[in-house]
Amino acid sequence: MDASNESRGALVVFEGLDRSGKTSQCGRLLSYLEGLGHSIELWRFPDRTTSVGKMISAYLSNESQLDDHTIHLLFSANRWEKRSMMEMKLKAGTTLIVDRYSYSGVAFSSAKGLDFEWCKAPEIGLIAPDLVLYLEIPPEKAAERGGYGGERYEQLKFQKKVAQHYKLLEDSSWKIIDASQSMEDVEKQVKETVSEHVLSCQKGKALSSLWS
Ligand code: NYM
Repeated sequence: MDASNESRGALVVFEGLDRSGKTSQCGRLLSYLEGLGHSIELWRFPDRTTSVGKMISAYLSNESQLDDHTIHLLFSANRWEKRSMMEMKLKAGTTLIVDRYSYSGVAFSSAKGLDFEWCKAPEIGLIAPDLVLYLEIPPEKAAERGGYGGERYEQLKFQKKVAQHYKLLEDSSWKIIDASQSMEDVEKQVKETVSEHVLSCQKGKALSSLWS
């Protein structure tokens, strides 16, 4: 997608089941990288602030009903509407920490029974992360963590299926972190892994696209 050797920000994605600790770890990583003087932003998907995001939010809170294919495409559209901004920020040298991305899209929708390849198709051409930190936790343990909220998908049986589907998406950009460790131990591993990747992007690693 981009053969330039210019320094850029890194695209770091957190993935994992609901209650795996992603949001806390994103916050900790943000403070750490800011402290080192990096230009850095924290993003999340779904981005519920856009009009597409509001439709997604209403669906997740059971205020609206949508066909499974339709909601899948809305989640994807929500990433596409941010794609050019994402590219601009990365090229301008800002590292983006992103709480959920295309892997959530495919894992959750295919766990409902939608065709796996069909689920991947609308994600093709989005920016490929430099690093995916997958916070791995047994679904039973995640369910014990303060219980689930009232949103759609927050049920143990379904989360077990999602975990299986995530596994099918693992590639060389993934680092699997045992999220049943203490927050501090997870944080330490996250920091070590991310520092290496930020450096390789500063050295001019080219941007690439999903899923090619
Ligand atoms: N989710 C999230 C999807 O089903 N598809 C997607 O593409 C994304 C980004 O939305 N249970 C699901 C996973 C979560 C829910 O996410 C909301 P969060 O991180 O709780 O706001």
